Amino acid sequence: MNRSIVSLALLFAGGCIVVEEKDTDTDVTTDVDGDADTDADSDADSDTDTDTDTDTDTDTDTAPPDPDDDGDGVTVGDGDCDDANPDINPGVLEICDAIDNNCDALIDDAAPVTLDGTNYASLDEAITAALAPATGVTPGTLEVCAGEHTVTSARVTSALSLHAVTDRDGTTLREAAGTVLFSVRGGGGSLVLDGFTVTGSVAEALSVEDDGVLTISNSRISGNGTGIFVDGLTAIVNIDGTDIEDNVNGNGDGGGIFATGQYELTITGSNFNRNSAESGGGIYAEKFFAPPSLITLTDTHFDLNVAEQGAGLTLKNVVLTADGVSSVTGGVATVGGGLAVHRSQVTGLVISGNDAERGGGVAVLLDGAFATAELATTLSSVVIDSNTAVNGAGLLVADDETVTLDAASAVTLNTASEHGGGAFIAAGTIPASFSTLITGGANFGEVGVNDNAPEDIYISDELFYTVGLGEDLTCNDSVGCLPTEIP
Ligand SMILES: [Ca+2]
Ligand SMILES: [Ca+2]
Ligand SMILES: [Ca+2]
Ligand SMILES: [Ca+2]
Repeated sequence: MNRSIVSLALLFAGGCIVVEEKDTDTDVTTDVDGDADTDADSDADSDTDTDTDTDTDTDTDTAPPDPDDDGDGVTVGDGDCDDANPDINPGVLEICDAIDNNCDALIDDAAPVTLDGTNYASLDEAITAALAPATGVTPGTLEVCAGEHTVTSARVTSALSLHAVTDRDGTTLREAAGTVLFSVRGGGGSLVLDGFTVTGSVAEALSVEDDGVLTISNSRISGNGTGIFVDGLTAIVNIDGTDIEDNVNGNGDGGGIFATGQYELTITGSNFNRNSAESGGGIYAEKFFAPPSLITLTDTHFDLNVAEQGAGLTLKNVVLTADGVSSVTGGVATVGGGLAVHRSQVTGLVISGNDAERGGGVAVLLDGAFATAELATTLSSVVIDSNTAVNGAGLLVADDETVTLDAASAVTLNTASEHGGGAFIAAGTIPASFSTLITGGANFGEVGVNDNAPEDIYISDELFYTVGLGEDLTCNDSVGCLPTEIP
């Protein structure tokens, strides 16, 4: 019964005023609180913990829920902004990691770089610490905060690893005087760069010498004289997910990369764009004497590079192996709009849409300094397509050189404004045998059809030919040249 009705009933029955009293007994039906227990307090205690307060935490206070789930000694109420991570609370050091460690709502504001849990006031100080660790200490990776960081040219003689905690768009490395940022030396020097923009060097931004090892990923090397300089004695350079672009090397060789000596360049998922140089706008790679040096390309693309010779790449005694997808496009050169190849082997590259005065796609040449190199120039599984030139739109063969184009290679849809849509053989005289110049049965399109304009192969105004897939061109002094079926 409603208590007011009870009171009214008592007032009516007794004929006098009766003061209502709250029911303070312990029965479940008439106590004053609204909970289901038998006590008289107002603690609903409907939770599952062992205490009697109303919240669901394990402490005994009656404040709102205030857990310390991560056990770092700081409750949410006391300011733990991440109660699932014991490394985050108001009592810890703010370090470079793109996280607010100390719960002050500011991220990475304490220092520009962190190494092994210690903050450093500058990247130079952290690099010095990493390159000269205490005895028995192996330094970890320098975690570099977002922002622009000035580096004073560093000689890397041991292992050094830098990681940008955000990404290359937010983290720039620049040398104080515009010289080389990192010079990786042999005898144990190795450098890892992950996630940076490296810019502003007058000459090379990075150099690798002797048996030094350079590993670059997720970065951009732009706006330098040369991106990477390699003077190797078994040097190793690994590049992944990196754009090497807008490096301008005036009258020098190698805009993106200059490489000499013995080295292996392994380049994956990367781009060389708009670099320029005298020779080798994207890459200039040479190796004196045997054995050749090595370049491996996977899903790597050269576009819009510029040079006098070899806008995309210039190769001298180098074996370049690509995946059939990697490409050289949009290059502009005087000779070799895509590639300038001197005694080198190229496999699995698409060379398309480049332009030059001579050799729009590929120029096969001989720099006399490499005449003793053991390699003969070979192009295998190479597509030379839709390039343009005044002479030799697809291919220029000069300097009395020879080239083997294998049957898996194709030379099609190239256009010369004067001669040699497919290939221009700058022999000057009737060759004793065409096979001394160009062999291997490459696909020049349909038999009997000029699949390049104005003709597939040009030697002189008296010697120009239509050839097709499965044909070679055989010449001798008595009968001249004839397309012949490859046996
Ligand atoms: Ca906590
Ligand atoms: Ca915490
Ligand atoms: Ca903070
Ligand atoms: Ca932080």
